[in-house]
Amino acid sequence: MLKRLSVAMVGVVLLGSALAGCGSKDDSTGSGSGDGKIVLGFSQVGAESGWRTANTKSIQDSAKAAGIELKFADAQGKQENQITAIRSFITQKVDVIAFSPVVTSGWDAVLKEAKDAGIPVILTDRAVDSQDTSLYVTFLGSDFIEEGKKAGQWLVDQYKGKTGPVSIVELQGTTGAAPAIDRQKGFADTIAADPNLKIVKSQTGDFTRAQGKTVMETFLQSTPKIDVLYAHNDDMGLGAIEAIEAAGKKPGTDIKIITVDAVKDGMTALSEGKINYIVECSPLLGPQLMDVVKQVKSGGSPEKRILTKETTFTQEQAKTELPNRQY
Ligand code: GZL
Repeated sequence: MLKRLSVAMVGVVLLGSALAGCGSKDDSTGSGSGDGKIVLGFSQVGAESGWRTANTKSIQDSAKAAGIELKFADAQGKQENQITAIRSFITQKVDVIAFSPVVTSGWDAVLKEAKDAGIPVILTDRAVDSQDTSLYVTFLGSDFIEEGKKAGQWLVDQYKGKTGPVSIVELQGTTGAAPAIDRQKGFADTIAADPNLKIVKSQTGDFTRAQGKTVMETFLQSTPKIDVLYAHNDDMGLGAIEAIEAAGKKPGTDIKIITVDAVKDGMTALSEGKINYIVECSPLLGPQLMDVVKQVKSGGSPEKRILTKETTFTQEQAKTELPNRQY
């Protein structure tokens, strides 16, 4: 009897330690690094604008502060480089993958590979058009349609009660990118309230200062009357200002300018009266991203969409806000 009891007890102890062994792995520690750290693979669009530089810094600084090992890949604006980077993260068995998709389409295959490998994917900054939303855990970033609406509403308010045609030229962001698609839509839908407001020219400046200047030069040469410029980011607006001044016109006076982002250089131009209105788009996604990474790694399920808080700035507001800008 005593012998049977002791065998049974040994069995219970062995079973218990086996179960404990299964459940004892601390889920908050990554498998990828081996030293217990969560390993995050991040594929960044590139370094096309002041916003992107600030976004990269926010992600790198936040990973360090959170004790998360960051594998960072700069795609130099090319989707194929992002797909290659994501595949590399899968091969390295990182714990979580995050990326800012340079364009909305063409991601389903590589996202399925990540899903099949059991690696959760977080979208930051820009969205994808995948119908299968199980391919990513959440989207963390701005509402670009809302940003376009804010820009359009400011213009509608400026011209309320006035008569006569208002010619608008538009510098669009990178072709196929979510912020370019949605900022264009939000703006166009909103200015439709005033039939005098007409977009007479619209072309991509690829979110860069250089392209913004070049395209604005062609607008100035080919458009008899330009009253307003709507640029999808500060950098293209700042490039356009160079072209407007070279053409002997006063930016912010002869041509009203609305931009999006609110990076320091944009806010400086706004405070100097060269830009008339800026819609903020915050690049400081790093802290929220690391929180989501930890939540996902410990088995949590974040909201499917996490919006960033952002505001707008007039010339007066820029003067007081400028000293506070981190980027
Ligand atoms: C917006 C971001 C855009 C910025 C640009 O979230 O994707 O890309 O508005 C940046 O400045 O290049």
